[in-house]
Amino acid sequence: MNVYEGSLVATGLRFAVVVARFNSLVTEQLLAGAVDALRRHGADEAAIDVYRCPGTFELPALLKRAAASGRYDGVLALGAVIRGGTPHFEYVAAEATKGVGVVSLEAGCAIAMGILTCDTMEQALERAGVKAGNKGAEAAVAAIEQANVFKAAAGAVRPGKRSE
Ligand code: INI
Repeated sequence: MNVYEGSLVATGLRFAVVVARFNSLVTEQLLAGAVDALRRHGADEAAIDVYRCPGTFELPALLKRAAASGRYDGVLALGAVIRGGTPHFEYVAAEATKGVGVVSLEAGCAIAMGILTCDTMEQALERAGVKAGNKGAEAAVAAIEQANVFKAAAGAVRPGKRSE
């Protein structure tokens, strides 16, 4: 049996973190959590690039460009969509999650989604490092694992082609 899986070691890997400015009280905490996790898992500070876009709606388009640059092993999308009194929340959240999914399938590198969709600012802050973890950090760890399993899968030996 051959099992291919990714380690959580980020040493030698390059990352882009794409972060929305909208609800920056929350998204800056997601960014801090993501960068902290990447560094604690071994990524070099110089190997982390940060890109900012206006809102979560704009995340997928910038994510796509960062991924297509070929410079990164993993690219993270960080945003916070918080329900207001209008249906705008639904449209932004739906387009962003769909867009990140499309980019993920087309990209040649690992894509991780750290987009909060919450009813209240309080819920969002809780998920940005206050008392329910930090979804930016979780996205970073997912990106590391996925980038490493991509490498493992790329190096997989075809059946019948074993060298020993
Ligand atoms: N952008 C967010 O990142 N979060 C939100 O909660 C949000 N809401 O609810 O309006 C939001 N809107 C802005 C949107 O992402 C675009 O930047 C804007 O529509 C311009 O294209």
